[in-house]
Amino acid sequence: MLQKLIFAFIAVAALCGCAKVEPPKPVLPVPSEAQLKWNEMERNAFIHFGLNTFNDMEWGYGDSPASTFNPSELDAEQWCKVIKAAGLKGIVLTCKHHDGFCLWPFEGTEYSVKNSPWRGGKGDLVREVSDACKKYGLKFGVYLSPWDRNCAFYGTPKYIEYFRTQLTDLLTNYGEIFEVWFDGANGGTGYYGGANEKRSVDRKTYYNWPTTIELVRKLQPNALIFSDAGPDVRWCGNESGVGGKTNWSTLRRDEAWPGWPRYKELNPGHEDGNYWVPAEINTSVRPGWFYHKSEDHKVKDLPRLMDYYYESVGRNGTGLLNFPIDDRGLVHEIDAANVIEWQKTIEADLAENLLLNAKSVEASNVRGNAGQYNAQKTNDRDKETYWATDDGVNKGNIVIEFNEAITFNRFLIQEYIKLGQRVKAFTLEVETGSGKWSEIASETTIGYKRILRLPNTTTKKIRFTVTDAKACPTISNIELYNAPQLLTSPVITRNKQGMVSLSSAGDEVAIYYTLDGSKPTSSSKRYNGPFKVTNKAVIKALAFDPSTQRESSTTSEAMDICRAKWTIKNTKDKRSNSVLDGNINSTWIQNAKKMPLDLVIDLGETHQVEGFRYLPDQGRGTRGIIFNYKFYTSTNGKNWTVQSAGEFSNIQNHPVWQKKTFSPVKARFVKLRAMSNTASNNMAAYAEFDIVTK
Ligand code: FUL
Repeated sequence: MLQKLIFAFIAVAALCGCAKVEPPKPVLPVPSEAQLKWNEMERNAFIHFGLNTFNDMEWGYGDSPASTFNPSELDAEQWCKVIKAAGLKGIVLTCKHHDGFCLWPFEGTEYSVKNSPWRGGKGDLVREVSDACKKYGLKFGVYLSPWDRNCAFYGTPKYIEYFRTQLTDLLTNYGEIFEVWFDGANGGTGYYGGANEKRSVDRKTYYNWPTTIELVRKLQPNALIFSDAGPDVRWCGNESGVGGKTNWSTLRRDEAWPGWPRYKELNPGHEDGNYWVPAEINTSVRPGWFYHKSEDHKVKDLPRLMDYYYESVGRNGTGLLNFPIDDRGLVHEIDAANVIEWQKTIEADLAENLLLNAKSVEASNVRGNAGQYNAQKTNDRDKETYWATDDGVNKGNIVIEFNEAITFNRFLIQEYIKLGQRVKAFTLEVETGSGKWSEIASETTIGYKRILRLPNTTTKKIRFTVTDAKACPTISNIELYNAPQLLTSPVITRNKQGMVSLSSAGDEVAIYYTLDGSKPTSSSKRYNGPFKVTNKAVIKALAFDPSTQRESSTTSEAMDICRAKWTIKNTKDKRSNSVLDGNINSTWIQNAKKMPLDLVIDLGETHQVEGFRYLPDQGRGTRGIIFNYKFYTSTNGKNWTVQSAGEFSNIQNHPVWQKKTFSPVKARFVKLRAMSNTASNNMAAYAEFDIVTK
């Protein structure tokens, strides 16, 4: 009788869906509470600031005088205001970079802010930044370089004690620390207290990392430790801000250490990793980590920042975007404007979750047929609930149906990672006709969060399928968005043959242009691919989003005569084509025993020349930037007349197009003579060269 009753109870319970079905067993390893919180921060800020800022360096040798650290307007609250407005949640400050200079008055060295003129030698920047973070509700973290090119005893056991004393200072005097950052770059040449030598260390054993990690755990139990190999947070294997499309938060971390030569494995992580060590995706808002005036025009623009967002947060990573504080002690205006625009655009992209209006969200299999694991759990705004399948069912799908067709271009999905990262492969399909499906994405891992950028897709039904997983999938959240197209003003280029190309960031925008100087509109000529312009012309273009009728600002380029007939006379080096190819990112470099160095061009026919334009190398560093010049013209290539001579003032700090003009003169040949360069060596580099005709 009792048995019958129990059966009846189970049957009724199963029917009304109120039976307690056991949750899936975790797939190990799983994240700690602190790691989960860190994932949820999504984007943090890195700050590089120190002696390098005042000596135009990236890696100080350890001998720049402490007295050169002298910001005139330092304001850590300004940093926090910008960082907060950019949607970032925490700051990691380079308290000591490789040059050994301490931004706090560390007692163990004279090489610190205390011997600088800043705040009369009484300043403590770590204090100012950590206080500002508290005021603005940002978390605070510390970067302490293991390499120290100033310290006289770097390379000996005594240095390890020194390093740990610094760490103890930072972890005891400045409140709660959320992240401790150990750089993998270490060992090599340096000042080392005047020894000026190379000191190589065994990166794996020299630092005795386990003891240092214990120290951090003791002083700041909630802090996460970053290094190439964790233990808590790992590097993503590049500094360009690109997380792996396949990105496991798991790692066989015992195989790795800071400075690990197999660092490329850090990008995808290890599918069979036995520790939870999620990837941090770091990059700088400028080419350099430290501020250089010469990079003021190379700040990451909106399209690049959006790529960074989708390739970090959108790929199961936490972003760490670096701000090179400038020599005033401020986040530069351009950097601030760009990152605030970035935040606004992320908000606009993910403004309205279309899934909330779905008619139905149904799964192919629901764990124990229990309501608590059904597909609706991916759409209930509760991160603690999730869709799960039965044990042993490692595949499955969710079909989402709408009353009316929707248009979307973003697919956001999250695994319930408290039970481990499981999904190995998934697809996304849309229904194109009754019962007909078309695949629009086939990807691998998901993890904490995955966001796919897709072409605009219109449909009434969407099917998400887990095609392979380590165990039954647990999906906590799905969102769908229709992000506005990015509307950046078009870039206009013309190659040597006169072919003009127009490009803009949004995938589905239309570009319209004019050739007569008039303002383009959406009724002007539409760009369908490169076209030829052989004469002088003013090209104007704008990008237009047909679905919202929005348009970008207009770009205007005044093109001079076509360069098709030009030849560079003074070299046979094929790479010299870079000078005339219209691509500002390709450069030709000439090297000689001594200056001057000439660039001689036959224009192919005679023109009325009244000036020239020179664009120096746009890459990192300062290769062959011409400073003093002479410009000559000739009608026969033998007798030359100087038309202009002087310097390209401030070109080192501002390496943009340089234009010089003079009274018009007939010329078939032109010669740009580099008399000196900004580095005082015998190199001249040209990204582009052009003339100005009457
Ligand atoms: C690298 C360092 O060498 C760079 O200077 C910078 O600090 C970057 C974040 O890490 O390894």
